[in-house]
Amino acid sequence: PKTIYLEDYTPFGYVVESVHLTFHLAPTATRVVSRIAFAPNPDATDGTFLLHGEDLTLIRARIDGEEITPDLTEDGLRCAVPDTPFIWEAEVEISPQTNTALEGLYMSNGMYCTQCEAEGFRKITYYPDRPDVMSIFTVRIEGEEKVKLSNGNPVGSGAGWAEWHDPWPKPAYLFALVAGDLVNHPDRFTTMSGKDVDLNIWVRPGDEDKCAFGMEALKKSMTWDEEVYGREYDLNIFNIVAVDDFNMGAMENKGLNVFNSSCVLASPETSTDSNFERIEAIIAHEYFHNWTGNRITCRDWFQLCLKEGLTVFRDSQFTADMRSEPVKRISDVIDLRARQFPEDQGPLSHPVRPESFQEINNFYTATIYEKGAEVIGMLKTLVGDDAYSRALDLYFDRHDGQACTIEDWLAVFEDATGRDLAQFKLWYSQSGTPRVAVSEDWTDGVYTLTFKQHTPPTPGQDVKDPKVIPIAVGLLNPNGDEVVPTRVLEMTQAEQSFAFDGLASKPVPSILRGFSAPIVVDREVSREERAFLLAHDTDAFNRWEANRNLARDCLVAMIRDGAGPDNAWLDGLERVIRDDSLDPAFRALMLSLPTQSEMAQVLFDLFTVPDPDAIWQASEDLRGHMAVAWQGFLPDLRATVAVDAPYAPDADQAGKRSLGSALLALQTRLDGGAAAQAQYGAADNMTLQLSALSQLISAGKGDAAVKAFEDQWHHDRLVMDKWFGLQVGMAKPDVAVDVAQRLVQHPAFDMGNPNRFRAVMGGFAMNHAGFHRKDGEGYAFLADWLIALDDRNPQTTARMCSVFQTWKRYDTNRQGLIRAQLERIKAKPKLSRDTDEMVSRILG
Ligand code: HT7
Ligand code: ZN
Repeated sequence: PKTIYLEDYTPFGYVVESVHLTFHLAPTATRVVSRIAFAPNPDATDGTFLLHGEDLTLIRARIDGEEITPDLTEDGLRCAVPDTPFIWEAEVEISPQTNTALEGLYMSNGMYCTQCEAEGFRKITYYPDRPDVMSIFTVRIEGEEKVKLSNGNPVGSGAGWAEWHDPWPKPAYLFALVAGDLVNHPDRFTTMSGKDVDLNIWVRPGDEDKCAFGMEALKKSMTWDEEVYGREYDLNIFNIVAVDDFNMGAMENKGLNVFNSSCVLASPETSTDSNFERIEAIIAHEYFHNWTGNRITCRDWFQLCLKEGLTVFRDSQFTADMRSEPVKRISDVIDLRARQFPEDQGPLSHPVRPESFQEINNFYTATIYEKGAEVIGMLKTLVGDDAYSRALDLYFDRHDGQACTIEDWLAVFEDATGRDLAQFKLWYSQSGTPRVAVSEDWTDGVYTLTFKQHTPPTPGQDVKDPKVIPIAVGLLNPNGDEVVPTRVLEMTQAEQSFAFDGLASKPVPSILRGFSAPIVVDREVSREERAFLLAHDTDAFNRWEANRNLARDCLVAMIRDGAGPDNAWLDGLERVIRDDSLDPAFRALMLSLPTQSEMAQVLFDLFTVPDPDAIWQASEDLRGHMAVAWQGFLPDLRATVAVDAPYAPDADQAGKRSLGSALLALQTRLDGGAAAQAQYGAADNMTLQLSALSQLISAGKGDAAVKAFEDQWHHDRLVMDKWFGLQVGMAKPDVAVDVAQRLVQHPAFDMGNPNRFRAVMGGFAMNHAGFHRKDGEGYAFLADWLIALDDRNPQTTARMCSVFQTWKRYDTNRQGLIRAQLERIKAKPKLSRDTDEMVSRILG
């Protein structure tokens, strides 16, 4: 496969002045007629006329009305063209019905829909399918479907046709078309300058009652972007469509966002609190792309973090404003450590702005998205809130309508603040997670913190330069009062010291408050000091962090040294979870233990080969011990967070249910499932029903409830995804493979639906000890299914391969078993480019 390099970028030889597309829809023979006005690009040096195209049957092509015969190759077509403006016309035939890869134009439940990012438009017609080619699109759709949608504003419709015009120049990856017998949930929004916008959420008949929450989230997002970023919506209409078969979460096509139905449809009976929160965040994310991604887009796919990092950062700010800021921050860090850290510390490590790729679909990663957002958070911390706002205003003013680079982005910050960001730019070019060792000194009333940074080598990057690291620090005195409030120390050298004077006694430091940089802090800290921070730190993140470290240390001692649980820590934790002045959501986070996969990494970092069975056993023992130690107050505490009011998916109620569910998990270890059974019977919402079901399964008492749940929900695909995922995720390690094997025999298992495939395979891989079964049956099971899916859906197959990325953590026997499966996948005849690249990189 061919590797593409950032340094090889050259502009396309032609500008596209306008695009007219006509679609004659038919399931296996859709005709796409294009009429495109090209003109030579004065900024280009290479005049090659290459139009991308894949899986297209060319019917005819003309230049300025003259029939031509272009050279067709695997990646598209080439032909000679005039050196003056000209009109390109082509007609191609495509087959949406048989398009199982879900890229380009495809069918889902009888409905036509598109997914063009990153390079799907080339499966629709011949076109320069690259983000720096922006144009104005007019689209005519002909077909019998009741609803026919595309980007921009509607400009006409009649029997069997509809026409749309998008006045904003856009790259082809933002093109969208949807046609089907859909129904809408309508609303309206008046923008800050008084323009009325029609809003619609389009769904399959029967799903109308699951749109109200998404619509409210959309209106809140529109208001927030006006108030916080001064960004107004720019068309007369904004459409969202729910699609069942979708490779990712959602897509920000201009004026026509397409959503995986799991990321927009919600009702209290069918969705959990976490589903509601995620839906609100994804609707916001896609909406925010209208400015950060659509109005200002990427010059090339190496710049993907320009739109994704910034938009994730913006959606996190939004969620923090809508819900709880510390809870959002802690949740984001949990997620970053679970998904991005393993990526950055393993064979798939790549810079936030990569320098090469084979298949761009493989680079929609936690590094580009979540680390990309962390980098923007650091920039904001370094320049301050006001300068951040000024820089963003300048970015929107200067680059509206352009396809930009990270250099453009950093230049607005340099111009708005006068700062030199050359060193900061290393965050974009250097991969890997920096480790910062901390030491302290207390001499003559001066307290000094010394930091040493080191980033371990990553694939293709052996040597790393020191980065700028904003380290937020506060100091507490021994009685628990804060003597130095949060101060951001700007580390720029490999080793650097910061002194604090005027202190009466040696303080206790609270380091990396709010997780001010995506790094690992290496510091020997006594249990007593951690317990002190757990009790006194005024920074909610570091209070949680102290607890997390105590939990990790406790589990390490249990696994490695056969120690018993740390009762002193549990006493401190008890005080926190019983403190009703604290937000229940925060208390629930404090109660959740490190995942087994996290513990595998912790042990690996301590030069101990992780044994998944031992980790599972220690986690079980610790939970059992907590239940017994706290049995005296568990039921009463749970009662204090019971919600009497009618269900609402807000942060307040969700926090109570989250704490209630964590407490139910402990109670179930004592009562054998009685409380869970009662909760299951009384539940009037999916959050309570699902948490009760999961406890019943873990107590080995789930059979009847699993059956009842299936009888109740067999008609609802999204709820059944939960049913599949829960059974395999909660299965005891020794039977997880058997459970997964049984589930794939179930008539409702459908490998063509990415949500269902991910529910079973993702749920299985998350079952750490089950997946890592000693005899390798877990690895073989997953590899069988990846091999089976690859021909149909390379994108979803390749993404799922990343569950093998941490393979070098484990013992040589397990490593051998995983290597054998990776090699088996690699040897599959006609392996897709997507999966081939992923497996090759993981093998190293
Ligand atoms: N910008 C989108 C990324 C994307 C995608 C979405 C759905 C299906 C396939 C896709 N490939 C890339 C989604 C986002 O980040 O908002
Ligand atoms: Zn995005």
